[in-house]
Amino acid sequence: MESTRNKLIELLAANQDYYISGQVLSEKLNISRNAIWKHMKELKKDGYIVEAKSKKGYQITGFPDKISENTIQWGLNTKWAGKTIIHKETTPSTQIVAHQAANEGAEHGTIIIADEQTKGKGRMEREWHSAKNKGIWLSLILRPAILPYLAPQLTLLTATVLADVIYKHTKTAPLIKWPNDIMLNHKKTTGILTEMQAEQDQIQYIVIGIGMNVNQQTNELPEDLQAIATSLHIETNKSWSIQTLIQDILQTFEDSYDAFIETGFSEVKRKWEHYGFKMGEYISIKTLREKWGGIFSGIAEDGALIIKTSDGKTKKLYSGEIEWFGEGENDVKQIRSETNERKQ
Ligand code: BT5
Repeated sequence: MESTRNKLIELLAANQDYYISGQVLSEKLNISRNAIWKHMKELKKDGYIVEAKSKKGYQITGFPDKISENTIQWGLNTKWAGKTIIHKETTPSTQIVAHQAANEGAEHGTIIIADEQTKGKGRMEREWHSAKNKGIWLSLILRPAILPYLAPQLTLLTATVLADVIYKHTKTAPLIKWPNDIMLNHKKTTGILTEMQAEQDQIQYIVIGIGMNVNQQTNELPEDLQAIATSLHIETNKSWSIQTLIQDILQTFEDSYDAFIETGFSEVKRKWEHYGFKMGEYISIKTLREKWGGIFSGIAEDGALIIKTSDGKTKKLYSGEIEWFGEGENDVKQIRSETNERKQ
């Protein structure tokens, strides 16, 4: 159910350049003029500048430079993504809030956003540094009707969405490092953490956590991350509107997700492979038992990485340490020439 506040914001955003009368708002929203006045007071608290003129009505002339439920909703045209927003100024982790909300029945598309996380989570209990007002710290609740083993596809989909949005706004060249890092100039700007609550053959919900470094300068990143992490600001020398980026992520995510549910994984796969870091190149892999390598030639339906080895076999990789920056040119030549021979 869309809230009255959302509808009011939609109306105000659609009529931004005009005064809109209390009468019209009250009729469209089916609430009293007094109730409208109370909503306006809430918007003012958020930092909106509300002009109110007798006979003319209301107009918003100034917009806050901070994120809140209202500012994210302002001008957002999605059908389901971000229709419910939980905003926290500070929280240990938006993932934790999301799990609670999902367990209490939060609807598909609900997002949790924070200005700051004090215990941001990476995968396998690693930490995610989430400085106040410097990035996007967001969790998205999904309730997809797909089989649990296909859930990794949603991580891959999310990565393509984030790469698309970064490229669209900054015109930098993002690459996706399997499975979940978005890189700019070989440094991580964005990470994704997918967590799932499921039974054997049914997903109850998925929480997709997105952490994107946006406006940090290098010295605002922890020292141990400065060599491996970057932000949109560091790469472009410009500040970016976190509100606009979140809105675009929600819109792009919704379009991509709906298309994925309708038509399947192939478009996600195509896009992912377009952005894939080291696609077509040699990578070496260390697992507990062995060390091996081959040409990274794509991603599979189940999210695995597909590798062609020098003995002509195709192998799938689900986990394991990849030496992304290792050597291996000789093997590449050997595999390429063998592949060509087989084609002829
Ligand atoms: C990830 O883990 O990349 C997933 C990050 C997900 C963060 C979001 S923010 C919203 C939501 N709420 C949460 O609590 N989490 C999600 P992983 O691949 O395990 O990478 C973690 C590693 O990245 C760390 O061990 C550091 O080396 C590095 N790292 C930590 N903070 C970083 C940052 N801000 N930017 C770049 N790298 C970082």
